[in-house]
Amino acid sequence: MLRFTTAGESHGAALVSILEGMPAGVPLLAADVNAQLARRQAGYGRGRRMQIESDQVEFLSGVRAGETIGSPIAMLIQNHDWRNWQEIMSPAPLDGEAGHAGERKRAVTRPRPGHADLAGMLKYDRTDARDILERASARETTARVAAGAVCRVLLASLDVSIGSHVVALGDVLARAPEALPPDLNAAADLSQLRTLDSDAEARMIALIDEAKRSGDTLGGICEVVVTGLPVGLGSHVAWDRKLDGKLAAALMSIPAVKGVEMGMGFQAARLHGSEVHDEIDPAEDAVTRGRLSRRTNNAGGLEGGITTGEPIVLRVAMKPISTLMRPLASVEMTTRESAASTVERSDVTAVPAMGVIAEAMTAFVLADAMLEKFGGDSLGELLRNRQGYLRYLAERDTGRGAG
Ligand code: EPS
Repeated sequence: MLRFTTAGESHGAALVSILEGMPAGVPLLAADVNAQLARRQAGYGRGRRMQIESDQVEFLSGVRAGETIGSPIAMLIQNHDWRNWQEIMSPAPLDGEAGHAGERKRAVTRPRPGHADLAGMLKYDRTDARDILERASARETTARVAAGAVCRVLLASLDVSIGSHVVALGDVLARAPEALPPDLNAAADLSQLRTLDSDAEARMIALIDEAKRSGDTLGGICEVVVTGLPVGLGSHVAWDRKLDGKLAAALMSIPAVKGVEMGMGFQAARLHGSEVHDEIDPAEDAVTRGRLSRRTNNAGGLEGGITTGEPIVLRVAMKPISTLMRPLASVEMTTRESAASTVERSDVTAVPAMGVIAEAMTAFVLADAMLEKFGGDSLGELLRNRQGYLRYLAERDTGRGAG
């Protein structure tokens, strides 16, 4: 139903995001996208690049007079750093004597363990890992957040909201409150580390400062929570229609993400069924859940690849950033001699930003699932179709046993 693709290198002229399949009539402003881009740029532990950029979107197509028109939405985000990299990143052939290409500036020939550098050089037959790292850079996620921001606007008109918070940074665990705040992002965005535990935040900051001093990096875990979804998105009937599988694939595609959990996740494997499964009660007022409720939500809002109507709860684990200021052992590829890996400007950690990116990827998958279930070429049609389904949920099984 919905597709998006991105283009752009970290130090190229710009990033591009094309989202296709949005219905017409969705109110959309550049400010909706810019607000999400700004959230992605924040977070304690980022490097100097984020001071250079102030990401702003320009709609090239698909939006007119503040509304989507159903055509592909092309979005452009300029790289301010481009002015410092124009020569290095220029698409023009290198000057040099006939038959001899000139020397490349800022070539990367000592691949960083953990980055795409080495596997990419070998796979794409490149002598300069810059041809790989420019695209493998997490700068690309700017374009994902832009596409996700549009999806969020659609979801908001369907009463769905998506938030996230950081639950671990390195070995510092945040204690989540009993009940999450109703506006999760409003609360999490107040914290430099997007965490709801201010004691843990102070320890996280100290850990990041220490890692920075020693030239090291850190990873962590974010939790994404989605509320307002009706029961019945996704399907059990085929492996590639299961919504949990689609969400996991989308989240695993985020740079440096190494694990995804849903609901109780890996912990469920160590417990008994009686401790894991969410018992069912009647609940007349819970229409979007089929007038039923669950005593717990260990499933994280998904059973059989279908939404249950409970909040979706996902946890996403990010490894430490692979560019270390105290470089790890590598090989100089031109001579095959051992050498310290290349040092490029980077972040000590980007876990708070990863949460924002995870929200964007989740928004895309869920907007697609909504369009699959309810269809519609305009927002009005989509809302009418959804209304019909909600009416069915409200009315089904009523009057049973009365006659
Ligand atoms: C990033 C931009 C990059 C890095 C970081 C994320 O900018 P630069 O390479 O100019 O410093 O700060 O990228 C990486 C961590 C990486 O491994 O490439 C961004 O916009 O998020």
